[in-house]
Amino acid sequence: KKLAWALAAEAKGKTDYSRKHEKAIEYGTAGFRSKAVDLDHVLYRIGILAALRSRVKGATIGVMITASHNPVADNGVKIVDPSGEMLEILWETIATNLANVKDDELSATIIQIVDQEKIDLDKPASVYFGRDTRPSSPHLSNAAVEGSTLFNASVKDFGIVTTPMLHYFVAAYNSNNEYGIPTAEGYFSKLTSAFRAFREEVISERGPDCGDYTPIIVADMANGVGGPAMEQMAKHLKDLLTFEFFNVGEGELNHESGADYVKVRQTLPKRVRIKSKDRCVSFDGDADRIVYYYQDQSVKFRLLDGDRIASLVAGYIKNLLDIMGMELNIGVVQTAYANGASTKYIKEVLQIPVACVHTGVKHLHHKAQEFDIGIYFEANGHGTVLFSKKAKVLIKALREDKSCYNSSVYRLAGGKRSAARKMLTFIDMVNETTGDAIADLLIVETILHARAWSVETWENCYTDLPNRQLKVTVKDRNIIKVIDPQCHIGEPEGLQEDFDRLIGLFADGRAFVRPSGTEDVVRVYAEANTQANADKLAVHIAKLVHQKAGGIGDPPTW
Ligand code: G16
Repeated sequence: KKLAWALAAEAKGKTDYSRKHEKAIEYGTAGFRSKAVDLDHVLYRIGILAALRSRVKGATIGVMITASHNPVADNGVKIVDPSGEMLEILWETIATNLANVKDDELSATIIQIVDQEKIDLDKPASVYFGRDTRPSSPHLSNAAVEGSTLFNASVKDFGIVTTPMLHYFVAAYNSNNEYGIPTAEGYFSKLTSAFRAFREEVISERGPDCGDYTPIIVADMANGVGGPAMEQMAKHLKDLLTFEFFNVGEGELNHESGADYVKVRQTLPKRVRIKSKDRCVSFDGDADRIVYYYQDQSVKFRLLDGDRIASLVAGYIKNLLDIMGMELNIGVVQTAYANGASTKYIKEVLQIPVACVHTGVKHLHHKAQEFDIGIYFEANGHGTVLFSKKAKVLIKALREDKSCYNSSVYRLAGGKRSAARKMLTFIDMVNETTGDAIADLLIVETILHARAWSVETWENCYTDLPNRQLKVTVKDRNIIKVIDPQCHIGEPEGLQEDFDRLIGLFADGRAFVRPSGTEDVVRVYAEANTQANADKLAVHIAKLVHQKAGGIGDPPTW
């Protein structure tokens, strides 16, 4: 069977999905990503890999065809492991190797994987597929489906869905529906029922007055999968939330819109009409990131990014834990992109420990699992909250604790149980498998409503250090090697020292660069005491990268 399938895969690969270029492609920050025209053979092979991985894990594996925030001409694929998390890092190497071998090495490579991983091809295999709205996605999805089918996997294609929905479907199915029902309706109903229950709990305690909170949200969907998904979600909550949607498919994906555009440029998306103080959100192309923003009275753009969401969520959860009198190990995970002011606020004001890891949700997710309650958000708006089994068991026990019904501390105990009920409802609202723009929106709205806060009150928690992000195009971005999560440079030699000298010239200066794992660029981040200084520092750092790492075209300016 092994030889027959491998040879059939190679033959089909040569005729229908041949490798048409010599460019190496790597499983990067979030899967494979490249120009869509270069990906036929990669998707076909990943379909095969998913069928193999499914047998190794004895569970359903997910394959999401998307290039998320990238321009519409790009595409890519993210592989989802059984509990809905990103593909195990060891298998990234296997995937990279399989994606890059020559056409006539395909059968030998497949046989090698089967032998090395001791895969029993007689076992059943099952793969779930989803795709984003790119024109290239149906074709690439078919290629992957063909690969899986050739390896005798049962295949379920969910069509156009958000990336986090596919993660949820995989986790739900593999949990025998304990995590949820693995359908779109199951997903919307789980999240929105929790949202409704939480709100009812708050209203029953406090009454309907919600202070400065207003239920109106202006939503930019980046012309991606978020549009149709949010329209469905909004129907479930039309009595509680009012949405005004923009960029829901009438324009080009991610073009001058979406979470990445808004965060990096620190500006409003195009084609969105807002009034001063409207609470606005932008999703990215596959709806796994969200950022909030508004325009203040002087028409100044104000951003509330992933760092703000992390601090809002961490503060609220800590507050509930305090009410419950429960000592759980809670932590926040960030990356080097986190604004220094957010880290300081979380550590010093909220008194919650903060860990810093390499960019990429997979790194944050793993670190967050070390806490009883791990809150992770990248500054770009990608994140979620993880609750350990221990935390869930303890909170459930408190909710069901009847021992205090007759006690004199009934009121206090009632408060504790209500906080426990809220926490459990909150857990149902979170997509614990990965960052999820829809779930994160519901969480933020829940907390703002519970706190009776406007977006300005939320923003007033701390003041961001001015910052700037730039991109430098170089011949080979991998010339830049970072050696730690803070992105100190190991290579090219001497570059870090040059950076340090420059950074030292700016008050509150901090800056770093790293090769992107999703775009063919080196990313530059700079922070300083004023916006003008942050811009200047970023431009200087970008110039140095351009000089020392083989820049193409002109260095970026701001
Ligand atoms: C992906 C990852 C994120 C990462 C982002 C940018 O997001 O899931 O963790 O922050 O890429 O990565 P890089 O700086 O390496 O290009 P998405 O939304 O594009 O899938």
